[in-house]
Amino acid sequence: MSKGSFYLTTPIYYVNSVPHLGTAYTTIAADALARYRRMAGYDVFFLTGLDEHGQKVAQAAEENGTTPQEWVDSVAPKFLEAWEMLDISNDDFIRTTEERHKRGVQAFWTKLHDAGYLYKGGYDGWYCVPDETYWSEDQLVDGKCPECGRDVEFLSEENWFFKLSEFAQPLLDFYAAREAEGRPFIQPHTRRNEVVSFVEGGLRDLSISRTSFTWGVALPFAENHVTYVWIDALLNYITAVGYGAEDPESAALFERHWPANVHFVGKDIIRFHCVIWPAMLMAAGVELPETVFAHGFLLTKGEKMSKSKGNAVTPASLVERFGVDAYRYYFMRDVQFGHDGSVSMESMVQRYNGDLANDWGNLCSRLFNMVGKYFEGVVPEPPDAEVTDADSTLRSIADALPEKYEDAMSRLEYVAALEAAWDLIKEANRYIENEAPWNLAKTEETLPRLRTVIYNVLEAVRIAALFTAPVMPETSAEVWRRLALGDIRDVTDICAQAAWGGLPSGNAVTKGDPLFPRIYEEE
Ligand code: ME8
Repeated sequence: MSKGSFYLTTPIYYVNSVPHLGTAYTTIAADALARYRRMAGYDVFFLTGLDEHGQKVAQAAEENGTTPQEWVDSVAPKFLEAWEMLDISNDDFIRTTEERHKRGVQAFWTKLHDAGYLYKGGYDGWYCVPDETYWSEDQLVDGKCPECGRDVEFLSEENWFFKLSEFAQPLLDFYAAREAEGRPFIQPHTRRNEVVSFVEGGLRDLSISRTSFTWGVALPFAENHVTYVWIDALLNYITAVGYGAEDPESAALFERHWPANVHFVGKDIIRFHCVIWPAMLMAAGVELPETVFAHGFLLTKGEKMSKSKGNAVTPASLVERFGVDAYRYYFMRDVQFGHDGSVSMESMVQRYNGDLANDWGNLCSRLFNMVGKYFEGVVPEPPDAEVTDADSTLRSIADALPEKYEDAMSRLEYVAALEAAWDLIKEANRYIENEAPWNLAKTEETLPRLRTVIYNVLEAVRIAALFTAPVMPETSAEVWRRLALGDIRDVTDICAQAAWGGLPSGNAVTKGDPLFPRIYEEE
């Protein structure tokens, strides 16, 4: 029985760049939550995609001597390949040049036009092309973009405007109402004040169209106007699930999944998502999403990360060296989601060797070897011997894991979620050390105890694989395969699966190669 829809999104990325550590970070975080929610029985819809319009793309195409459409078509496969390489399980991939999207954008702005939320006016001001953002004279810092410090260009155009200024108070009321209900719209909490004080300062009406170039969605009610790229892009979150389409399947999809549960974004684009986006939806009478979660920036010590090969560190180069699961684990485990965090090759090697090779990989290798050696590779009978304190400790940590994990994941605290899984992995290692199965195997009288000890550790490993699966899907699937269990990716009742004693005795256990062979820091 499904627990209902769970709809989550990443930003749709600009095609002016190829996938990099930053965009991969947001996408992996969203993927881990999508996988966990599927395992918990939700009807998940996980969306990512590409933001393909705008002046920046038009310029890049021109510089490369090609059309904008050819240009975006040449970049899109790089994102698809990268997400496949990183095991991203998105259910859809939207490109803003697709018909379904353009149709939805036009339907949306026509609706707001008819409802009287738009007016025509003159725009005189500054535009930052790399950020695709408008700025007024007084917002510039030393004549440059206040966001990125790059040059801005002066625009003087006839534009259509959205009456954003009318929404300041409704937005403030909305943020407050959601807080009062205990379901804050803006997360983490530290980001909320920043948005609230910005809105309290008053909002200016937003220019929503451009006439100086054509690479965008045409506004149906205004000849020669294309939509401003941001208000085209934000709409992907509803057009992908059928907004603006006439057919009954699209209507049903929209009904099934909207409103979104989480929009994952970086802190750089919080105003677009927490101010402009909800105001647009309010104007159109569309239900508002549950949460926007703005995470921090990854900071890399460029030279160090790139020292090994003399070129920039890319997701592909790290996957090649560490493997996909270790890549995903490192970024989710080493950086507190919501905060900025430094990443480096040294800390990645350390995490890999410490947490993955030593704790998790070694636990599995030792255990599967002992099953081979002492039980001819077959899971022994569950314990009938007396339960010791050590047994109870191991079991109680396993029993507490589902709730701890859910609690952490519901707040997107990936570090805490992984630590909870690691509590079990570490305890299982301690238990092996203390119980010393190699001694128990020496005499006939201690064989029942040996059975108990080995069964208990196998059970801990089976359960640990469940809760490491959202972040490390391939490794968990492999651990379950070695335990002759079903495909872990088919699990839809993680709590029931995590009940102690679920491992059938008699299953044939495969030893296999080390899951995470130790690696050595390069000179
Ligand atoms: O802004 N650390 O696209 P974009 C962490 N098209 N995350 C990072 C990062 C870093 N150093 N660098 C980038 C756009 N990101 C728009 C979005 S949505 C309707 C339109 C991630 O390609 C982070 O999620 O510039 C950030 O918000 C996003 O990439 C920006 O991607």
